[in-house]
Amino acid sequence: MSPSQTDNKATPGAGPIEVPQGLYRKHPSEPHITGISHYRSLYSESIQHPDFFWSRFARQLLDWDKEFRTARSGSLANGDTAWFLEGRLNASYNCVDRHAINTPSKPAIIYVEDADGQTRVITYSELLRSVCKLSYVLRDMGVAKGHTVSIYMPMVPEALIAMLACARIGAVHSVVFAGFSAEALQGRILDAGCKLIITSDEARRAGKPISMKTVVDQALKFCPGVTGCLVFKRTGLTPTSWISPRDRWWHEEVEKWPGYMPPEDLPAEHPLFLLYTSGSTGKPKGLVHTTAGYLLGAAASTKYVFDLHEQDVFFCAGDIGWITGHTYLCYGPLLLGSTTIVCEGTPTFPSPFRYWNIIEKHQVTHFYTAPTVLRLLKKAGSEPSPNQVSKLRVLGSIGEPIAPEVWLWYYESVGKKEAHIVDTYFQTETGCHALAPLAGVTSTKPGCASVPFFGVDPVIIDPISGTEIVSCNQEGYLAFRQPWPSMARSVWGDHTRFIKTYFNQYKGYYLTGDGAYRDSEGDYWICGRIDDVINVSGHRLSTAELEAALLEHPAVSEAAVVGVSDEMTGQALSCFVSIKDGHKDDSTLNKTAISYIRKAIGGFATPKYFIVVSDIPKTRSGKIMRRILRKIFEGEKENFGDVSTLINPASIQTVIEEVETFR
Ligand code: 6R9
Repeated sequence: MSPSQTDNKATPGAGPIEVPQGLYRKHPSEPHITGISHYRSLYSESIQHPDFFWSRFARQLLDWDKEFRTARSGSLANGDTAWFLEGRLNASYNCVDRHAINTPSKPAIIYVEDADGQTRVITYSELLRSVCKLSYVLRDMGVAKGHTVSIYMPMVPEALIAMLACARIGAVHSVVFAGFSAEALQGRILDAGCKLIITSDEARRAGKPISMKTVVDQALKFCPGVTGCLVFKRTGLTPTSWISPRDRWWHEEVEKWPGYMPPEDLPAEHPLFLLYTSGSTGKPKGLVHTTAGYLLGAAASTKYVFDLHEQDVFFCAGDIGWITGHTYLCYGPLLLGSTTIVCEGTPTFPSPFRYWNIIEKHQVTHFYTAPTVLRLLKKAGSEPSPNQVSKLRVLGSIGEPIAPEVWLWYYESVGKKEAHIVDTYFQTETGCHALAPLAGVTSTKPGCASVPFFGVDPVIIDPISGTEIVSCNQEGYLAFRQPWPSMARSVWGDHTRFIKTYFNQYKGYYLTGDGAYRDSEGDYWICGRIDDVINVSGHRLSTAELEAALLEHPAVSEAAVVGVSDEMTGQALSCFVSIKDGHKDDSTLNKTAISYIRKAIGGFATPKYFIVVSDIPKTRSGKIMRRILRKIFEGEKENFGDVSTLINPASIQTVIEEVETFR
């Protein structure tokens, strides 16, 4: 069953690295996919007979209240695909009840507190009880099927319980990353039309309490539609501001209700959640994911990409506020009835060995994190001992490109060449993995996203001609030419934007927004965004949103933000601003202008460089030439490509001089 043993000497560019033999030695049985030919036959079936393929998977992986008859309707060209019509099911039943019936005392969630305080284990039967009690509370607070609920929570099990309780009663959750500012939270609450918000008094991060409820209070000042605020007491350290009857304590409310509530049976296409993400225009978009298709993608990819088995312990270090946290911290592992770790706090407090200690203590088999975390730990010289990672079979990477030297460090120093590295590529929009190696099956190459997942039919589009590039090693735009069940169905409240953003540019394709190429062995390599999205430590940020925040500053007349490469964060934000006549570039401008970004988006979007320039290169139609600014920042002095459309060509020279003075 296992591929032949090879010398796992990993050298960049030395060709594929086979599945490490240690994975098979540690395996509880054998991988779900028994070899590359098994993958190939399943994959080709998923492309040639997608309806048949996904119907079979849907019956195997999900429990239905009512069978579906139609596998799929609609098309990519019209951006209106829907799956498993007529079918009815419930997400929380699939994640909780069916395991609470079969394995009630099995740990569903292991919670590791910030700074490695307490550990709390929640079994499947306890999870069911908590989800049901909270479902009653939500109903009691006026939430009904189809209502939207905002969840602004730290990394605590209650965040997952809140998501599952929404799903149980058919409410649509919209989790907002706890690092977002009050203004950003408010925008998302208003756009989603939320009725209720679930939050906590405070969060804990690196030993310090961080206020959450005060941020929510500020956000709710202009959200008249929100009639309830449920507050989980995380620390109880600081007196919490209270507005009655809007605010209620979680612990007081759940006390009032019984431990079981039957789940709502919901149509397959009922919206399960919204998740806001940045695109190339200013306003974040709430991608809509629906119940059956999303759950199927989550279950199938967790099972086959990670080769997750029921007795495995999955540690996804990503935040619940991102799609990675939704799919691979909450839904995927719970759908499969395994154990998921909820880890609060930071990777380096109380020590940079924290993650390895957690992996050892809880016998983690799968670890999933972003390259930015790996760079941090590598720099800190943090390596586990072989004993600590003796159960680890799979090491996942997500969110941004992983440099070969970081990949090799992950493989050799963390995995001890006994765990399979899976560099997974996906997006909020795809719901689950789109390109990825398969644990225990495919050979891997450092920095390569490998092969398409089931049902994903990738193409590389020539940006000029709009035709498919068939030759290898030629970069173009990554697109998919076939729908798959877990793809987002719409942008909340703006279906036209959904169609325009993803389906109109090249008819019949879903456009990812990333550049990529296919190598001579058919493996895919991601080259980075082709639009105005910047990826800082795995956070997707829109240049338009950042620039709009800077332009709010009374002294700023023009602003351009570009992503420049950075050793630690992958990309860093570099702001170029020109100032209005009558205003001065004094020593405070930098700080105050950046505070506008922190206020509009959040601290995680803080720029690294802030350069005042006299003029910003623009086209005649007023478009900022970010490409030129990026090149100047990288030290380029002459080769700027086509500059014929610039309205102010002399600005290039002045910016070069101003950047030199800045350095
Ligand atoms: C899951 C997630 C999506 C964007 C995506 C791409 C980048 C994600 C990657 C990767 C290179 C990988 N990205 N995985 N780039 N290699 N393995 O991050 O979702 O927040 O929507 O971001 O992240 O640019 O388009 P999301």
